[in-house]
Amino acid sequence: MTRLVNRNQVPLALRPRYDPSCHRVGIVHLGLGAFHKAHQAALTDAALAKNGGDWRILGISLRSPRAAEQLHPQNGLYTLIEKDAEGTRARVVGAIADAICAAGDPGPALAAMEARDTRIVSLTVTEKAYGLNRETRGCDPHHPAVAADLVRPEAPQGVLGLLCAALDRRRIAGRPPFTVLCCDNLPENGTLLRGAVIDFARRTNAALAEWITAQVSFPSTMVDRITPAATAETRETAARLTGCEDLGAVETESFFQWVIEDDFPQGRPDWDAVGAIFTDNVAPFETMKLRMLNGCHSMLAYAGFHAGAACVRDVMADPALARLVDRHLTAAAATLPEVPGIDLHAYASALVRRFENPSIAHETFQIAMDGSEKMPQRIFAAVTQARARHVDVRPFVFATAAWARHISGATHDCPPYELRDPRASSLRALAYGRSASQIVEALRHAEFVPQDLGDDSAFWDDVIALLDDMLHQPMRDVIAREAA
Ligand code: CS2
Repeated sequence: MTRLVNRNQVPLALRPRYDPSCHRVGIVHLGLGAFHKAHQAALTDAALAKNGGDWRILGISLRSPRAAEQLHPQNGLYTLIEKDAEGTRARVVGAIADAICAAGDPGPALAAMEARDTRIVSLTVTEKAYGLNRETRGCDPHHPAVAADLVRPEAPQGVLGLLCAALDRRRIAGRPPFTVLCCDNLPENGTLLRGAVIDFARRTNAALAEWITAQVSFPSTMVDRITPAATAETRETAARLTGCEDLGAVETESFFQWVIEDDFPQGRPDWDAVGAIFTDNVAPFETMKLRMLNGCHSMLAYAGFHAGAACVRDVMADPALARLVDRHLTAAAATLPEVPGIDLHAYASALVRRFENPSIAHETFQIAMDGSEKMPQRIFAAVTQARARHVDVRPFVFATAAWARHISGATHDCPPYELRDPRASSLRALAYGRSASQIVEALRHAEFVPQDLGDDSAFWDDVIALLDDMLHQPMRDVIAREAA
């Protein structure tokens, strides 16, 4: 089978409905993973087909060369497969012009960000890659990439270092800055990233910090599309539908949502013409999605993984776990302020249907990754609001205990597994082989737990009792009791 290199190789109905080569690159994207390909690149592709513009994307991966090895030989083309109960659809996306890897040599990435045509630098690098300090809302100088880049800002490897070095080149060249578009699951992601970038710049280059403060916009966004890691089956489906070998194929659900603050001084693609929602305040949408979709995801990933549910759809097929999902969604919704134009009951029902999607194999183990980076905005922030509104915090106690059980490494009822978290070694040290109360005493004062929650003894006492059960009894029994 021939490799996908040209859109004319695939059936007419699956080709991009525009000639990609007629559009120049206007966006540099950092973090070229499946989510970017299924979400921002797919919408940019649709916007190019509809209203054109010089908005193709240069994709940059920061660590692994794999994405570039997949897409560069294919001229950036890849198959986007959408799956839901109604069936499977595919199309070839032409929005990505090329893909490179910045690991080891930031030169090409910096040159691309400095280029006159580049007007947006977008990011999906995952929560842990930024090196943000959420307390100070600046950068975390102890984060490995930030620490290295502060010493050698001229040869950056991390996100903040790359953004600052590229912005400085533009400043010196007298070019307008690019807009920085954070598309990771963080609360007020644009504002948080802005604070971290300016703080990083202040530590290395005061003039740059001033210029960024005055000139660079960092719109916040809420991004949503459930996208499992691509597998051999994804590539087989792509081959069947396109007739080509495609190493960059991705699969996703048909649903997507993108809410964006409209603050793009250098322009942007016509994303609103293809379903993105522009607003001047993303925060309520973002909090809703983080607490309901992502918070519930984290809860069901820890509980489900240890109860033998490999995928989210398996969790939903288990009546006890499905009841805990409903309970979590109801409690999370009750912690939220009003979200303009959204009926939270309908949103929760739609989430349940999305989680049930029988054709998406979204692994609980994948979602369980990086808990120490995810729990604060997904679960811990909800507790503070729940207390203020007299909402029952039990669902959040349960989610926290299930996560603590995950970091404990207990295998009395499941095979050994790897703890994948940027803080894995310190989490293992505080939890491995310890009792429920020892684990909880160490956890509640960790730097990623907000102080008011750390001080909430009633919350942690309940976590201890539940965790003690989870460490000594089969997870399935604990879940059955909890859901009764
Ligand atoms: C998931 C998200 O892996 C995770 O932590 O909760 O990737 C989730 O699937 C997306 O945010 C959906 O938009």
